Amino acid sequence: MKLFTFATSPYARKVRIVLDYKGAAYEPVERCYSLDRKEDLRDACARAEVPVLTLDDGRTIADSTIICEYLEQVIPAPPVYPRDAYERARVRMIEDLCDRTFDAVGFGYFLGVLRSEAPEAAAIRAAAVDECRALLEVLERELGDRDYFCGAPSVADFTAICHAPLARSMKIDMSAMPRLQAWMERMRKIPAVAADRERASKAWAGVHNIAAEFEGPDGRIHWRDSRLEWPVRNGFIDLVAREFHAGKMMFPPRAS
Ligand SMILES: N[C@@H](CCC(=O)N[C@@H](CS)C(=O)NCC(=O)O)C(=O)O
Repeated sequence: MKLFTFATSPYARKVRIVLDYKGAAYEPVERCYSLDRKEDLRDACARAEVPVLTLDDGRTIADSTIICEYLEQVIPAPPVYPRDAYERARVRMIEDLCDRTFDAVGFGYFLGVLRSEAPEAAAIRAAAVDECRALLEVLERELGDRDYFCGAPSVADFTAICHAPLARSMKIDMSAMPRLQAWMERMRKIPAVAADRERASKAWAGVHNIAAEFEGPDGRIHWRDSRLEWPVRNGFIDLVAREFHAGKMMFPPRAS
């Protein structure tokens, strides 16, 4: 198998953790279409987003959630979903919350860093910090007194661990969230998570200019669904409109 991946993408990281956790053999291929414009990724996935899994016979599967479900069926042990139907649904709900909202909050925050000259820059960063804190509180509650969100490590934990450390970049005080802090420490002891953390830290250490991580060769940033909803919902529609009119937005193609 081959995995189109990108070291700082939470979606690609989730899938790599699951592959490593299951001990699967695969070849990682680093890609980010908006930055490198390499056509092999677009050939494998119309949306040109990572992750994409290419099977040995050439068939492809896109979207981190869909890939994880596929992997669970073809490599059942160790499992990454609980057996209980409700707990399985909880995994999907926690995964969805992270993929949709946590991701959008992080995107909004880094937009505020990147567009630091914009009049809304400080306000968009503050809105992101505020919502990130609220999301961490939701995770603290979801965790309850369990070691992992649904008992044993699952896709819920592997997704959340790619987002929760955002709290540190935002300098959020987590002292009122002891369960989540202990969970983070516990997660980091899982070899597949430790390996991911090392790859992601190395990649972020190499980012000296946030624009280089966000903007493609023509200065455009990749936008989609919840990343667009979040700034509009928070009243930053003018900033979004300026990005649009300046031709700085890039979207997945139609019919994808
Ligand atoms: N729903 C997709 C989202 C994947 C996604 O948005 N990936 C981003 C990286 S975080 C991407 O490849 N963006 C295209 C680009 O930046 O060129 C999934 O769960 O895999």
